[in-house]
Amino acid sequence: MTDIDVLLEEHRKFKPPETFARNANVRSAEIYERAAKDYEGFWAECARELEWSKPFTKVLEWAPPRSKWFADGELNASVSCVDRHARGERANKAAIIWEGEPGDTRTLTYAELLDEVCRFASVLDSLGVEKGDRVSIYLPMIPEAAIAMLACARVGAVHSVVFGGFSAESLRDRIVDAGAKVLITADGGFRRGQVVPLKKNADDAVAQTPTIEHVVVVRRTEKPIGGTEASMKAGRDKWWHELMAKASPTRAPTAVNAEDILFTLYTSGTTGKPKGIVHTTGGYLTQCAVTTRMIFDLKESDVYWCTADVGWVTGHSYIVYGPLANGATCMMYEGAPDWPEKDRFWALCEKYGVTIFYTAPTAIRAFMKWGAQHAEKHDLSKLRLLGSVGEPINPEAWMWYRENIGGNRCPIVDTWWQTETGATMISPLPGITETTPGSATVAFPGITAELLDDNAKPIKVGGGLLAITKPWPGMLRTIWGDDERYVKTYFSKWPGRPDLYFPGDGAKRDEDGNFWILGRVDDVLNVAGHRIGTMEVESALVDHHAVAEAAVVGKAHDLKGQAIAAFVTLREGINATPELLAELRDHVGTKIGAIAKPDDIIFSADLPKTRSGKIMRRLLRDIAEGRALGDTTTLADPAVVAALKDQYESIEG
Ligand code: 7RM
Repeated sequence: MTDIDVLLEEHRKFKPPETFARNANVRSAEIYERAAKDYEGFWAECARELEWSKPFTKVLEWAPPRSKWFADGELNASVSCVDRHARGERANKAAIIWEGEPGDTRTLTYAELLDEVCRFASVLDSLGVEKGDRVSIYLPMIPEAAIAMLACARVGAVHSVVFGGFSAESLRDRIVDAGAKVLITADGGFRRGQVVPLKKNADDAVAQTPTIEHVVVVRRTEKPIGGTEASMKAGRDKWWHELMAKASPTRAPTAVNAEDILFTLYTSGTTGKPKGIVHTTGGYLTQCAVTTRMIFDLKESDVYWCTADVGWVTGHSYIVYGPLANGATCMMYEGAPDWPEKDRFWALCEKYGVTIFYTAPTAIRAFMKWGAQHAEKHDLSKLRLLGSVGEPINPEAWMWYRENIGGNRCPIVDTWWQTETGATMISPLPGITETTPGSATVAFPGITAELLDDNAKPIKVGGGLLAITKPWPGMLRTIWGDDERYVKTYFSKWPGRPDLYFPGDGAKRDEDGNFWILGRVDDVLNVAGHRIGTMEVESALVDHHAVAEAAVVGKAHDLKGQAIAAFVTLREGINATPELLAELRDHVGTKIGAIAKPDDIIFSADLPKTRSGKIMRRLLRDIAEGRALGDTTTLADPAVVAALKDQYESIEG
């Protein structure tokens, strides 16, 4: 049983608007053929858009599952992202426009960004950081996060950003695994009007990390919680502003090999120890830069805003490296979308004239739940392109986004990729691709995605396992300190085929060749022999006007193998009633068939999500099958799942 059944049908189609298509960075579908015909040539051409101190002569060395890209070239990522703009016509162009949650603002031009990056690179020198050393970064969403990352790149150090919402223990584990020498943090950060005690967490973490020699502290909140003067440990802790004031504003970039490590970033799989995903410099930056330019149709005058946190790969690739490599103006916002009111994002879009907006389905579904009135209060007419990333986007959420945020005029790019892939792999090109709600459409030029069955046989139309069949520049090179796990996790799905990368997602492909990501294969349901992706049942539920969000899991069933349990969040102002429950079951039956009707529907105010907003179905399975809850430490709010468990048990009696 290898195929995944295809149930949900979606036929709405949207062509690129004519003027958009006429002015787009990519106007001809010929690019796909060109890249397919000479894929190394295509990527080499993309790589030459970066600035190299020593040009590469080799493009790809592929000894599955090991790849090297541009391996005899030398460069420095900070030069392509900052120096080359600061020394030319973009010197006085805004690189980063930042707003803190309390409303304070700061703009950094490319010239100012270069000054800051050089100063902090000098600071790293003074702290004894050398090429190849690891530096952990645990900061709120403030410009210093980007400055610190770029300064690490400048001196050839490996940065390891840890999301500011993680606990002291998570930070400790990541610092220990990376063997970091220096930690960069802040006294705190603002989130929903509260202060996140970063320095306090950092102190707790560093008490148990043998390798940290120095902690650099940005003064952000000046609140007594955590980051007080008194908490500064003599010899170890230093204030960012004091070091920067004395630091040299010039610091030559250290040339690194294309295959030298730019960063490691920890991703917690659904189970087990977090994996330190290793990315190198030349290939990663190449793919970040070209995907940003083509997929977001980035132009000189754009104001680009990716709402991710730099603690996630999306923040690395599409707040820092991709946009800055293109000399873009990037928005950066510190806080929550509903602070002080639920219209904060739209207020920011209006205030700064945002033209390109990139966010996650979990956020879009929250906006839907809160209602369109928050967006209606603001002038969003400057927006010209919308993006989505992180999870499958349900067709109804896609339509809501298009109508209520994009004013029915902005193309939507649904971008599929992973921490491991470094940059986008499957996505529309907004000037040429006809989009359809819920589909990430086709592989980016130079990327080869296929659907395979368990025997690596290609599936042209239907459901199967997503595979990447050729190496790509931004691919992870290994897992930090655990190379065996790299081979096992990503290149061992099809025996005897170490050339096939398995991302762990199931997908379907329609007659037009478009991909529909159905979710993690671990989550696929098997109801009476039908393999059903969670995404399709969830989308049928979200299609109902009362539903804001849904998560579907399988629970053991004597006859069917698995029965379907659905956890449903309603839109604001809608009440959970037995009639609604029956209506929702019928709605799924009508949309996709009786086989997919949920046996249980549980109404819930919230769903358990990871800190980056992905629904944790594993925990919902534990609840539905009456097991003790597994590890909940990676949840954004562990209370949600505990409450659901109580609720479920009371329903089940
Ligand atoms: C960028 C990021 C990766 C996993 C991936 C998928 C899911 C991400 C989409 C998506 C459907 C999308 N990196 N995913 N983007 N599913 N459509 N456009 O999210 O490492 O944190 O997660 O996220 O399951 O494998 S990640």
